[in-house]
Amino acid sequence: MKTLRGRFVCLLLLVSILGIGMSARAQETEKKEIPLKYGATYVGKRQDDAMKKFRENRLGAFIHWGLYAIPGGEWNGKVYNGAAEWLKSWAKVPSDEWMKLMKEWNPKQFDAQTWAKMMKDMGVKYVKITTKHHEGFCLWSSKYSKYTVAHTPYKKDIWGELVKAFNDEGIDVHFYFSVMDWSHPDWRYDIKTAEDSVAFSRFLEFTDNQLRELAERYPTVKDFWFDGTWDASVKKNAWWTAHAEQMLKELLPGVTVNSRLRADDYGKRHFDSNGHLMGDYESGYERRLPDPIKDVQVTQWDWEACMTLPENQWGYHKDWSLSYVKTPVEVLERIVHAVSMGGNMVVNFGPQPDGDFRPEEKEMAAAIGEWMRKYGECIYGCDYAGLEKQDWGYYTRHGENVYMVVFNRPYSSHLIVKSSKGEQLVSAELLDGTRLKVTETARDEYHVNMPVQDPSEPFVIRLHFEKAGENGKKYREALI
Ligand code: FHN
Repeated sequence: MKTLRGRFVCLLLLVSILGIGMSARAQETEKKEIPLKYGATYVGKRQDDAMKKFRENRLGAFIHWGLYAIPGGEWNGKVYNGAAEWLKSWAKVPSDEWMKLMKEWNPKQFDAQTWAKMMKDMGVKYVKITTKHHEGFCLWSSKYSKYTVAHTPYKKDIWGELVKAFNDEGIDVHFYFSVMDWSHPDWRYDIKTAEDSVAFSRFLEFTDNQLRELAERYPTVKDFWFDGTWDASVKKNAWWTAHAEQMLKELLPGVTVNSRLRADDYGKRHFDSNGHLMGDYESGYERRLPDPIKDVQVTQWDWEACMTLPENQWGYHKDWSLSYVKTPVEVLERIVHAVSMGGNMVVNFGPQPDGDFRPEEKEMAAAIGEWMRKYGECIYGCDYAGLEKQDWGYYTRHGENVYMVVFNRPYSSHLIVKSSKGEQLVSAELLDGTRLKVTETARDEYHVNMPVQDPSEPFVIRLHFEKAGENGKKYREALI
């Protein structure tokens, strides 16, 4: 039998062994942070007003418009089912031939106010528009390129008109910018020779000039969304991605930049080699969303997803019958899904070459808008609610208010809610204040009754929770 003293010595030994082990582990963790020159510039969510606004907006629209709208997926009589904005690549059209489309760029139906009104009615708080897509055609009259709207029969500065019209409606404008530029002789997919290196340096200087030009000419822009940055040439020039972000932030204090721009010293994209997000928000969720149960880690950073209405058409394609096209309810579900996990959702539109939107897109915008006018309370400014996902739909939260966005109706007419530990559900009501019956059915578990009159569309229930008290917790008491 050990003496008391012996036991004390053993305990001391154990504590010091554990202590040494823990501090070794702490050092190991510290060691794991690789020093990076071009990694994340800060860690954690940005909390300034501009970023808060970005986050609170939650719903945006994407607009892909360029020369590719003219052929609309068809070249020399052949219809290509791939993304219409990639037609130049599918049909292997040389740049000088492709740029002849500029002669046909005369969107007579284009009216910036009509676009802004349509987006306002849809309920979007921001619009991301392609300043320049991979083809290289610029929707603004860039002095650094001959491929711009200024050299088309239309001539006018589409960009200036759009920025003004959207801003007049209180809609933030975000600039989509493709770094990859198929029209530029100095663009390289990779840097393999000294000549590539020199050419690509010229290309980066040209890109800097264009970015500076956009920032200075349209200073109300709130965000730069980079694309076409996945190639080895950009990854081998990580310094430039960090520089471009910094340059824009110096030119436009408060501007936000997506993660897609960035690469670190080792060519890692979006998240640096230490696992920290680069740029202000993650932008890898394209036409897909994080799993609501397995991927809750996304709630730790800001992120934005984007989606097409057909399976994969961003620019105008004349034949939508070639792929599945989402219904308004499917689009709404994706919007809510994103917000329920602390993200933004951007819904894409591909205007016709005449400057009008196709009827299906107008109908979609109107349907989303109608829903947002009734239920937008569960979207704008909302975030992850921290509750266990249930099969009827998604939760969102705005401060004390928790919202259930119901997409699926159970035959039982009972919607299950599982509260967080230490919280009890005290009431459930529709947004017009109609109370719904709440029954406590097990520990931290409730049934909320479906409304007597089913709204026959995805609808919203507002929940109020309180700290669990002594009274009325029969299951809690019974089960403890
Ligand atoms: O290649 C582009 C595509 O055309 C479209 O612009 C999307 C939008 O997120 N981005 C690229 C593919 O990731």
